[in-house]
Amino acid sequence: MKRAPRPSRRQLVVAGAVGALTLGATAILPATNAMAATGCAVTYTTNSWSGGFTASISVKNLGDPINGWTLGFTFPDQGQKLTQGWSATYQQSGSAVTAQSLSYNGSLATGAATSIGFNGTFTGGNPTPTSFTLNGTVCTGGTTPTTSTPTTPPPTTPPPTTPPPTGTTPVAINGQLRVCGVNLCNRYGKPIQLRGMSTHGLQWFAQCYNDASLDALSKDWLADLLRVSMYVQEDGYETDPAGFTNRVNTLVDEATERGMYALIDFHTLTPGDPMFNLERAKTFFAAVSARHANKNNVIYEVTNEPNGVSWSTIKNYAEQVIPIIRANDPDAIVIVGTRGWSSLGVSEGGNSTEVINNPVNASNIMYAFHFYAASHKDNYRAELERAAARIPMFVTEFGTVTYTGGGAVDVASSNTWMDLLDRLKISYANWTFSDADEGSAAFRPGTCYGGTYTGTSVLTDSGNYMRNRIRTPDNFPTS
Ligand code: IDC
Repeated sequence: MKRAPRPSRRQLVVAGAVGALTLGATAILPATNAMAATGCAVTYTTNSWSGGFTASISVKNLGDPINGWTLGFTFPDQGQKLTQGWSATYQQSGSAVTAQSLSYNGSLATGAATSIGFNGTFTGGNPTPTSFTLNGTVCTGGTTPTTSTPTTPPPTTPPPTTPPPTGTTPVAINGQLRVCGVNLCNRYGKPIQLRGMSTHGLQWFAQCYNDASLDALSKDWLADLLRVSMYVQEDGYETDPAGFTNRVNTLVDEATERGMYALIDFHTLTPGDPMFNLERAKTFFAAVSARHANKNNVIYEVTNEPNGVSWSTIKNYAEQVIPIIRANDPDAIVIVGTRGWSSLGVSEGGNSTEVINNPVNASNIMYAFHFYAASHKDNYRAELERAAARIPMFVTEFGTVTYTGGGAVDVASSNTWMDLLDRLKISYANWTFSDADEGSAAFRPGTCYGGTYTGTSVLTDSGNYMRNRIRTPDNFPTS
């Protein structure tokens, strides 16, 4: 059997010394405007495979404390294209790249370092740049400036640290999430997995989403995530845009009050071409992203299950909707559905290569994968695992039953799926937190007309299975 080529590793440490402050320079400057000492060291490590690479960059400030920075470098060959970055805002023009700090990592004390990175494609050659600048200073630094005798003691400000959590809910612990590499990372920069439930269509099951049911989801199920599934067709959003926008907003607020993440699902399904709903999507996402811009727990899913449509069309759609969200809520994660009902193309005879080779041109995004355990088995699992090594994946919807939403729980396949998602730290939302009369629903029919949602007596087999999986401790890393 032919083995996959091993990724090659390169590491480059730019070291040396720079002194940007001379005594002569201070002599001609007004005393109130002392020139700052500058200096920096950069470590740039790549991990590459045929056609693609991941760059991990450590930026160390060797000068005076800085508040906001821009790292600049130039790719040595022309073929490199930065496709998805994290922990900074990237711009590429020709072979020149800049990475600008974000609010959380802009302050660097003397000696402090921060890590950023990106995925890129290249056509061959060496993807590694050899020279870097930080706020315009060439990073030749391995030592602090030596040319001046400081009249004040060196700064004692400790490197910026992320404060400890002030609560125990998933949002209190993890804060604003961001994509790092192929992972979903918390405010400590550590990969985490969110586990939660999806609503059913809000047009049909509004009665299932109330204080008691959402308390059960957060305190009895110990869920991290509520996916708010807003159908666009089938008596959904298109029939009452303002009304459905309000319902979504209310549910996002309810999730927020309980310290859960909220995933806003623009539930396109039929027709499968997201472009059919492009104008509606723009209107909807402009409204919800403005409303929730100041929250740190909202994730946007711009299209549920594209089908019968090419990846390039989905990508084109996403690249028109994402800027509308970013204009209001620049740091929120956006999730993009994939071809073949978010199967990475598998259900339409394709695979994830089309996405890996032609990713959405935006940072801080993830891709959706959906499965129904009784219908989708080893070949779907293999494709998800293959893709998840290259691009950030999020299972925004799955069922323990067949793809119809009905039938019995396939325990063996569900176990294999859940173990895979846990091992890869892939976040998930299960279809559905509702009492629909179908196997995928967590509650027995009629539950939502009673007042009780806790415990197991109200649950279906699927509900019982999912509650057991979701209730186990998260053990989110906090350092
Ligand atoms: C199903 C619901 C069912 C509803 C049907 C049509 O469970 O009650 O009548 O939609 O709207 C998906 C879709 C999701 C489907 C689900 C199960 O995202 O909307 O829900 N499914 O068929 N993709 C694969 C399966």
